[in-house]
Amino acid sequence: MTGIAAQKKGCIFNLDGVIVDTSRYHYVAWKRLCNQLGFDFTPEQHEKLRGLSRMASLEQLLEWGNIYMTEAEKLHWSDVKNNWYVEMISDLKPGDVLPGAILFLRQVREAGLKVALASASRSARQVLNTTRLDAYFDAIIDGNSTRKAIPDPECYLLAARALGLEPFECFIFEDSDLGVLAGVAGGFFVIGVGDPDYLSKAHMVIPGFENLSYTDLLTRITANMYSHT
Ligand code: GL1
Repeated sequence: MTGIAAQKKGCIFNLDGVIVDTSRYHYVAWKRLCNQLGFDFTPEQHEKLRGLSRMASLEQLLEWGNIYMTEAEKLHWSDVKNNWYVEMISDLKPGDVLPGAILFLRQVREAGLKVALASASRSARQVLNTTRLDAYFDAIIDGNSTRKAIPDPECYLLAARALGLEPFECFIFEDSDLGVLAGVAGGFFVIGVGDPDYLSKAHMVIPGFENLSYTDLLTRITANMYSHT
């Protein structure tokens, strides 16, 4: 084993839109809230909310909608959105796991890497539970265990620490540009998952895990490194 394969001992995965197709439920719930408050919410705006905590998301939406709310009103409306979201994910199935994700999780574990989840969502454990993914994770850092939102790297640093690893020993898989920035700032090797146009600061970008083996990934990373020398 040489180079990057020998150095990396852990993988940290974001959840919504990376492992499970839950991002669309957040979108539907936020859109319903915006509409109820009298303004619209587009998929392009949702791209900018990816990875933000519930309260940070609401505050950004209120700014876009030009609406002032007291702290009590913000708590009320963020609860309303959350109730809609929780209702939608109550019957998630293993089939809601994104294509290739389970196989990839298995492969990194078989390769001897430790695996953590880092998500701003406070419902992350419920999602892992319902989709029966819990068993793949050695550590779970969710919105209940963090204080600082991305682009602060706190959630990833906590995840690496929970695995007993240093940032340079871990890959991060992340679908939001702020999450990518946070990972890079924390000293991790960050793999963007999704559209390269939104993830330009990642060390590399993959469209998803479908048809991607861990060995393929290492080969692509090595090829990428040499193409930049
Ligand atoms: C929060 C936000 C969501 C999303 C997730 C992170 O989830 O509300 O829109 O940004 O964080 O993926 P939750 O409300 O479940 O804590």
